[in-house]
Formats: sequence, structure tokens, C-alpha cells
Amino acid sequence: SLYLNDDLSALDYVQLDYLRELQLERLKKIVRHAYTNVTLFRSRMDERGLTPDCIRTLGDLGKLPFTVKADLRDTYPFGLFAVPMSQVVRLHASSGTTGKPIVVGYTRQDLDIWMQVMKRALASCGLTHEDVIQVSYGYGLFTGGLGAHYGAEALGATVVPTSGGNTQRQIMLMRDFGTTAVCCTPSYFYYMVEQAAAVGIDMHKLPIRAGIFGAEPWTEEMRKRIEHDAGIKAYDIYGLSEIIGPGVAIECCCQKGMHIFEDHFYPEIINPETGEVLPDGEFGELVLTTLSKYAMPMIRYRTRDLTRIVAEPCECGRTIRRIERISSRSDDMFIIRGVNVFPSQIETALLSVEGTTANYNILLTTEHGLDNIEVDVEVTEELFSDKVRSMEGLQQRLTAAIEGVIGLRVRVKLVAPNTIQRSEGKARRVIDHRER
Ligand code: ADP
Ligand code: K
Ligand code: ZN
Repeated sequence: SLYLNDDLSALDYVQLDYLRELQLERLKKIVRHAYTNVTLFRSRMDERGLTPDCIRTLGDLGKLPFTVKADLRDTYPFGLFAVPMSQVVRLHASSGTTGKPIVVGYTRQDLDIWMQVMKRALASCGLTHEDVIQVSYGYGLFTGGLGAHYGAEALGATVVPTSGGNTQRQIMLMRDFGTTAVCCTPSYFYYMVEQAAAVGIDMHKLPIRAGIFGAEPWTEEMRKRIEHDAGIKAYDIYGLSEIIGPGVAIECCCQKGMHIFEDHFYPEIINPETGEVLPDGEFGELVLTTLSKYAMPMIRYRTRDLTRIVAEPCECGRTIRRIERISSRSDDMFIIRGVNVFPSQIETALLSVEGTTANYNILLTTEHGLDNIEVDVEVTEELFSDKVRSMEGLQQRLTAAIEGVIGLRVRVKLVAPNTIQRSEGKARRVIDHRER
């Protein structure tokens, strides 16, 4: 059966010539599927005089046009779906810039593939059906919770679907159920460790031995700290809703880069300025093509995530290539507690409120191990010299406006006119003082 006794992980070790053949076969099929069923793909290929028959080698992929995040917004909600809604069995959504989220859909078979890659992902960091896996990613429209959940179940592990939040309860269940692995964002786990310590629980003394951490950028220093403070192995997992969700790539026990499940997600690295495809080993923007996802195929999707492909064989013996830890994104989006925030969202919100100027800074800090946003906003001269009460009213309106758009708690500080630094070129609105 798919669930327990098969060895899907064998695909991680396939002969490279077989893998390339499989990828090419799948690529041809998915390009034809996308061309036939998605107006955007067809019109862009037609414009360039391309047909699905132009794909004869894996290298021919480079001829195809890119897909970008704006394409998902512009076709909101279902414009990129390539099957009738009757075949779509699940929807997920992630945050977008204009209040409209990015929507993704899955067929039954797409969900099976997602489950398989998540199962392979968990197995690659040494988890088995003996493990008790606590899923503390949010369950819901966000892909993290359900993605990890089904993979862990397919592995045969005992799944504890706590979702995010209610940290003291998370810690109690972790102890009482004998949780051996946790899936969540690295920053949330860091907070859990702190909260555990605050109530006198030493994670070193609990059965927990692994963390599967992703959905936000984090550093090697953060890994070391988590591993030291909790006595676990902390593994980096990568994914994005547009491609499938978590389980696109993950570290093996060597913890030297993330193996990408390239039998399903074909990676390219491009120069983000020119779009030129770069050879393995060179640093640039990760571009992914889904080779086997049918509800919403993604052809050459520009992730805006910056990394490089590591083609050298890994000590673990897996033949599928690796990508390096995602060091940054190619645009100025920032992520707070696992939620994507764009400076433009904050600007739109604060400028919709009267009494402010367009001079503002977004200050990112760490307080008690959690990310915090402070928005410093200059107010007009008249208002600043006005009564305290109207200042308070303004601050509340601003806070509500910004929180309404980004869905996160924010501290708004009204500052005196002419105190925020002006820019002579590009404004640097985001000041990131977080401990990372
Ligand atoms: P949302 O857009 O709502 O945050 P996604 O899960 O689709 O939901 O976000 C995917 C993005 O999260 C990726 O494109 C990447 O920028 C970031 N991300 C996910 N995993 C990692 C990771 N392990 N390291 C760094 N960034 C990550
Ligand atoms: K079990
Ligand atoms: Zn490896």
C-alpha cells in the first residue's frame, strides 16, 4: 500500500539517467496539459511561437515564459486552474499584497503526491512510524498544517494535530504524549522552548528529538541555538503554496542543504535581473516547474527565493540535488510569525488615515523570542502640537488600520515631524533589528 510498507524514499536514490528521463517525460505531459487548459500559458507560448512539441529535452524548458506571483493575483481566484472544479478536491490560500490572497487548488492525485513528498521529507530526517509528531503549523488555508499532517500520517507516525498557538498547552501535550518531533516555524519553536523553561520544563529531558522547521527564513545561528537549548536536531524544510506547500525540499540527516524532490519539482536558478539560466552551483533566484501537479500546474514559477543548486553527491547517498538554505528573497517582503508582510500594505493602511505623513519606518525587533513590528509614523505639525487625546485617537486608528490589513499585532509610534530620515534615492523603510 501507499501508506506503510512501500519505500517511496527509493525515489531519492534513483539513477540519474533514469531520473532525467522521468523528468522529461513528465515535463512534456505537464506542458501540454497547461497549454491545453490554461489560457495564460497558451497565450504566452503562442506569442513566442511555442507549442508543447518544442519540448524535446530538459534544456528546452528554458524557452518557456516565466510565471510570477502577480499572475496568480491577476487570475484570482481560479484562473490558473487546469481541471474542472469538479476535480478540485482542496483549496489553500496564502497572503497577497492587495488583500486578495493567492489561491491554489489540488486534485485527489495532487494531494497524494503532496502526501508522498511530505512522507519522504519526514523520512529523510530519520522519522518513522515509531515517532509521535506534533504538528504546530497552522491548520487551515495555510498549507503548513495539513501538508505536514498528511505526510506524517502516511509515514505511520502518531500525529498530534495541535495547530499553532496556545503554547502552554502545546508544551503540556508534548510532555504527556511523549512527542518526539515537532513541525512548526523555527521562531515559534524557539518561543516554545522559552515558555517551557518558564514553567520549569527542560526539553532536554523530554522524548523530543527533532524539529522540522520552515515557512520562514532562519539562520544557522538560530539552528545552533535551538539545537542547544532543546537538545534536538533542527531540520530545514522548504516549500511554497504556489508549488504544492511544505515538502518541496528538506534536509537529510547530514544537514548540509535541502534535497529537492526534483522528480516532482524541477529546479532552475536564474539571474533575477536578466532571467538567464545559471549553471548548478551559482547563486540566484529559484525557479520551479511542477512536473506532476494537475489542478494548477506551475511552469517556470519565479519563487523570488535566493539560493543555489548543489549538484555534488551527498554523503547520505541521495541522488536528487540539493538547494542551499534560502538566505533571502529577491524583493522586500518580510515575514513576521510565519505571515508575509509587504511594506506597501502598511503604507496603504497608514495613508488611509488622516493626520499622518508619508514618512514612516517599519522597525522589526525580537521581544521574548518573538518577532515584533513597530511602525514609526510622522504626524503633521498641527496634530503633533494638539491635545494628547487626538494623538491617542490617531494612534488607535492607525493601529486598527494596519492590523486590519496585515492581520498581526503592531505597535504604532507617532513621532515628531522631521524625525524620520529622508532618502535621496530608494527609501529604506524596513529596519530589521531582529535577532537572527
Ligand atoms: P505564505 O505566502 O502565506 O507565507 P507560503 O508557505 O506559500 O505561505 O510561503 C512560502 C515562502 O516562505 C517561500 O517562498 C519562502 O520565501 C518562505 N519559506 C518557506 N520555507 C522556507 C525556509 N525553509 N527557509 C526560508 N524561507 C522559507
Ligand atoms: K504510530
Ligand atoms: Zn543528503
